Amino acid sequence: MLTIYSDDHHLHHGRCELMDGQLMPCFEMPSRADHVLQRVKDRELGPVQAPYDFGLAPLQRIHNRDYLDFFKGAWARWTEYGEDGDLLPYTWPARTLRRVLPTSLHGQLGYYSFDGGAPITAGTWQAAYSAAQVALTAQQAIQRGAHSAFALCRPPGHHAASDLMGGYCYLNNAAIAAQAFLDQGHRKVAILDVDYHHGNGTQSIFYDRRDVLFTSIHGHPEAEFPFFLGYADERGEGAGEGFNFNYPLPAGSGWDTWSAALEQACREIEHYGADILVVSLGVDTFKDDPISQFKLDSPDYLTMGARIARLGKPTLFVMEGGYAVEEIGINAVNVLEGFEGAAQ
Ligand code: Q9C
Ligand code: ZN
Repeated sequence: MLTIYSDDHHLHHGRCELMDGQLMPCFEMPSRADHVLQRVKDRELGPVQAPYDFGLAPLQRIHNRDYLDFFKGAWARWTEYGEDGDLLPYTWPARTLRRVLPTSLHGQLGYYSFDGGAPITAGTWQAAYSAAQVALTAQQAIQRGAHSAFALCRPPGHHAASDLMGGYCYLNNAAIAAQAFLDQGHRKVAILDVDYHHGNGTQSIFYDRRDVLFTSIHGHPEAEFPFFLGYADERGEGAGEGFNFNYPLPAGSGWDTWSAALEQACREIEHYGADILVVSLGVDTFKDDPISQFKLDSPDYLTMGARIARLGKPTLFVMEGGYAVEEIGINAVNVLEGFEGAAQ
């Protein structure tokens, strides 16, 4: 399987996140992608190529222009204050407040985010821009006939909505790639989001559309980030009604519970008749993940990949979460090897 990877992800290295009342080093760190790349090489999964640059147009198909302009320019504005710490939001337009766009940098940052988990650093825009190009380059490989490809994206993307960053995410790499498939002639794209957290950004982007089916298996939002989306009764709206499927699972879920949800998601994907499958590949479902509560073990990821392969669709894997840094490469590449072993 072809892997697309850019070293630019190193440009994004947030310092701290708030966790249990303390500032902790960011779980979403550069070594994550380094470990995955190393495992791709160790296992000789296939060639590793740098991304092409498709420019801003495919990003603008998913994200609002004002959001992209803000994100691109935020760091330069922050340095005008003489600051070089991470730029982090601290006020959001929650209930009773107005959703106005203030002129202040921090006001605008609150407007364009939904949590304090997405720090902007000097290189965040470039890293996120390159990650989107990684996804688009892998998408192009499939468009040109490859049965599968792996977009080794960092930072991840599935929490990012059309004009919101959060949950370590800025640009929705999977959504950008899904839209590119549609723009290049495909009619039905299915997204299977296997990250531990609900892909609230991806769901919101496609919620009123039927050309993208969104399915997600994740920790129940009653108890887990992002808390305010990802419930089973969210089925889509308008033209998209019936094209959104959430499988929230309790803390402690292991492979038996998880794989039963995967069967249901696969049934919906088959019923939908997708031309293309995009997998939001988070491996924070792992038993030793430091911020998650599922109990998948490394061999389970081989089985996961094999089940996904049985759908028989051209499949784009897009890297999302996974914070057990030592095992992230084993687990992510296990999905890809399980897929390749079963795809024919
Ligand atoms: N610091 C992805 O897996 N958790 N994002 C906040 C307190 C946020 C996860 C916990 C988790 C975001 C792509
Ligand atoms: Zn996650």
